[in-house]
Amino acid sequence: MKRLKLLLPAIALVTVFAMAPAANSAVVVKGSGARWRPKVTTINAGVKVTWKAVSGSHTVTAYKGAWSKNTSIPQGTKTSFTFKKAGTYNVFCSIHAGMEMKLRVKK
Ligand SMILES: [Cu+2]
Repeated sequence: MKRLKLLLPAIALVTVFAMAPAANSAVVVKGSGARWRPKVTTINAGVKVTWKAVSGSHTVTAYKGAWSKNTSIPQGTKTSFTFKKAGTYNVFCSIHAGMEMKLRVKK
């Protein structure tokens, strides 16, 4: 019974995240240190995403062929892209190894 009491809130939490609606309005991804926040975000097609270099300088780089973007953003600057097609888009920073994030774009 104790195990069930622990399990039920966990299932409820997973369900809430799975059903979280995709963002309908502009999203900001913050680059700080060697991390993007949020690391994964879901948006609807047509939503503008802005990457902002909060601390440190970064690049917003697309994996080859996945989509087209490679922009340097010195500290304090930003760049944007509007995703019009559904799909999963991975982004990395060419300066900081492992600094990656993912956008899920829904129709
Ligand atoms: Cu970086």
